[in-house]
Amino acid sequence: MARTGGPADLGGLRRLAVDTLDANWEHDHTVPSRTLYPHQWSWDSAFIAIGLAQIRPERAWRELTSLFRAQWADGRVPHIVFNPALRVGAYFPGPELWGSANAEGAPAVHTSGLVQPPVHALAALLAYRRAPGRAGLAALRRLHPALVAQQRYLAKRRDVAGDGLVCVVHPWESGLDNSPAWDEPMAAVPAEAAVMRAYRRHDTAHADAAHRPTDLDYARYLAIVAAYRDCGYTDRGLAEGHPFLVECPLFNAAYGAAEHALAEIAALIGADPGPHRVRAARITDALVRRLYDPDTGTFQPRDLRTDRLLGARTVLGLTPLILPDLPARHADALVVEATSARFGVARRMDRPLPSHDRTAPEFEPLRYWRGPSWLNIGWLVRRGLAAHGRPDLAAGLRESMIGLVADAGCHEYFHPDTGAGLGSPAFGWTAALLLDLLADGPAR
Ligand code: 9WN
Repeated sequence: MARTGGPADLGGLRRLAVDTLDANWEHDHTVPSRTLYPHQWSWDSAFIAIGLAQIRPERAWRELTSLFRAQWADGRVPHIVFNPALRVGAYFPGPELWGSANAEGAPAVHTSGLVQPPVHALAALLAYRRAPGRAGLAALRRLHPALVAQQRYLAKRRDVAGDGLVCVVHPWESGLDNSPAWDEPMAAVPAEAAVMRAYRRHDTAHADAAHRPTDLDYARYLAIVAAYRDCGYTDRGLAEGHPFLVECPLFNAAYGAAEHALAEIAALIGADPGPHRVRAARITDALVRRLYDPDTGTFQPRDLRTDRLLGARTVLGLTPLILPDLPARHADALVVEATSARFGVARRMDRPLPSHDRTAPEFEPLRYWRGPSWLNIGWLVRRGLAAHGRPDLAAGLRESMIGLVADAGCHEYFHPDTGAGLGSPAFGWTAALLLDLLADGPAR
């Protein structure tokens, strides 16, 4: 990869990350991007808090606190919290389409009704480790009940199959919106691209349309939102007719990792870690039982509408590595998958990790979650590789991620072959996770 136009030294890189986070700070939270995503996003805030803990710990706690202030009465943490100060149309779909004000148990502020991968307990724990002390401990004490309620919501309302895993009801909940993982279930959602003539997409005014989901994707996104919203976001009757219902490996790995993190948080604040440990073990067990595919040696999402594993081999399949209790046999299989021509190269993982199998016909190196490399996913996989005894691979992946930002800046995503920066050029979690990677030595 050619190193051109980027800040050459590590000090310069760190400054770039700090400047990006400062520029995206908005009174009590960080926007993922001033142009594309000007409100607060759920899992973005979690990743961002991890980076903020190093440079502005007080903001790290405010970031998480402001997000959880928008938690619904049922415990759901909404995937978008809308900033009321912004003009109508600053983001599509905006508050008027979500209609949270009419839903039971929604907070006073406008939010979406969906959730995102629950990486927040892990983020709170890691933020504390970067900035230990009394203020951090007090924040953990305040957050613990809210984090527990977030998990309870998922366990009570989203375990639709009753098997110990939780389902996502919209591709936006997976965080990997247009991943090829969802092509098959999305094809069954009735909608036509022409529907989008009635709306004005905001994203394509700020990013190349060829790097974003298509109009047909958006028409289906809106159809699924409408189905969920029109049932009052109650989660009742999901199994009977909701158009999108999938058990996602990343979402469930985050759900399990959250219980592991909560056990550690509980121990820090003098609460009982025992129940968290029991739940964590059950989730890992269910994940292996329900989503591991012995034929491919990776984890695949399960479509609850057909009760079948979905076939696309996306990067989602590697993310259960973040579970410290993933059995060695499964972790080893994921290392084989990660270092195969599909994701890695030559056993070092020092090439950008793509979001989809490089060898698949639907691999698109420029289009969003269909090929480009993203720092949050690489950061999770790197943690998993380190946790499962592969510091060599973790180091290669770390080097490649730092190289991407050194070459192109704090972009939202990157071309997995050329390293070209794509999407937003000043993206919050890229900056935050870069700081985290820089603070860890190559071996950690
Ligand atoms: C829809 C904010 C979010 C991320 C998601 C990413 C993208 C939104 C969009 O941006 O999704 O939620 O408008 O495309 O896919 O992971 O949280 O950065």
